[in-house]
Amino acid sequence: MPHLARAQKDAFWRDGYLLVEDVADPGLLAVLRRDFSAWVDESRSRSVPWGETIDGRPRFDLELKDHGPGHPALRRVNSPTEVSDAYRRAMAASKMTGIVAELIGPNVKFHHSKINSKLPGAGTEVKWHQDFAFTPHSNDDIITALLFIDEVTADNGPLEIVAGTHRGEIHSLWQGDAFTAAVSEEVAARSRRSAVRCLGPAGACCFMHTRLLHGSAPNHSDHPRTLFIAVYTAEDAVPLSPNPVPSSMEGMVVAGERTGKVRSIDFELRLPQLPRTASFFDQQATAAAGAGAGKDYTF
Ligand SMILES: O=C(O)CCC(=O)C(=O)O
Repeated sequence: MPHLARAQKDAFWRDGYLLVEDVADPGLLAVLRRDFSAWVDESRSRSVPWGETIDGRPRFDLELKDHGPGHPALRRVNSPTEVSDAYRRAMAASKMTGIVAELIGPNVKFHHSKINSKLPGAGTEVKWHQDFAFTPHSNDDIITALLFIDEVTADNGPLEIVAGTHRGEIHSLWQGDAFTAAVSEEVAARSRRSAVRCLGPAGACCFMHTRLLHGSAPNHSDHPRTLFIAVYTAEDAVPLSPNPVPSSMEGMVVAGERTGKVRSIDFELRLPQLPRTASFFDQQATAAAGAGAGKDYTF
């Protein structure tokens, strides 16, 4: 039984995003929330990012300037699917997985996942960018699925997108010789003028094309904004740079089958730098302050 109507699929390819409600049912949402609250509680006793993912960088990242035991500012959990059955299930075997397969399937692979959190009082923001420039592949049948663990409102730092931009230019994340992990201020200003906010109840999910321009402002409310973000690719899309959020599950076929084929499209971009610290938030902040927070690599 398909989850999407023809009109919803057409809207996704026309606009570059699709918002669907009731993607996570109340039972799944409850366990996703339970695991996230436990990590927030643990963060109260931490003063620096902690834990370890498979490349040795921290799993749990803090917005240090706003963080303290009484006002936790946990802003990122890297690869939660490796440490939580609930997040693994949401990624690999849920309605979210099924919808992604209807959009870019039949054969779909997992690439990486994370939780982006904006707790009340934390100033975390996401500067404008397109995901494809961080995770280039041989083709762009790639979806970033952003599952709302909390209700997303106009005030708690919603995802903002510019509809249709997935069909346009790939904007550089380099400004001159600096990797800023964000598009130029000119493109960002233009994006802000035509942005649409993705709002909805807990359990909704925004399915976003990898080339769609997006960003998000800080949370100005008293309510948390927690997103579980899972990135999926067509099985014949082969990565052209290392995974910025490495996962032991990268490449897992979550729908259809493995064909071993490669499909390519024509495009050009400058390869990204990998973050040195727990997440790209430092790359965006440090670049704004005029220094580099990433590292070049060679295959
Ligand atoms: O957390 C957000 O608001 C934005 C997430 C994002 O930019 C991404 O997943 O690429």
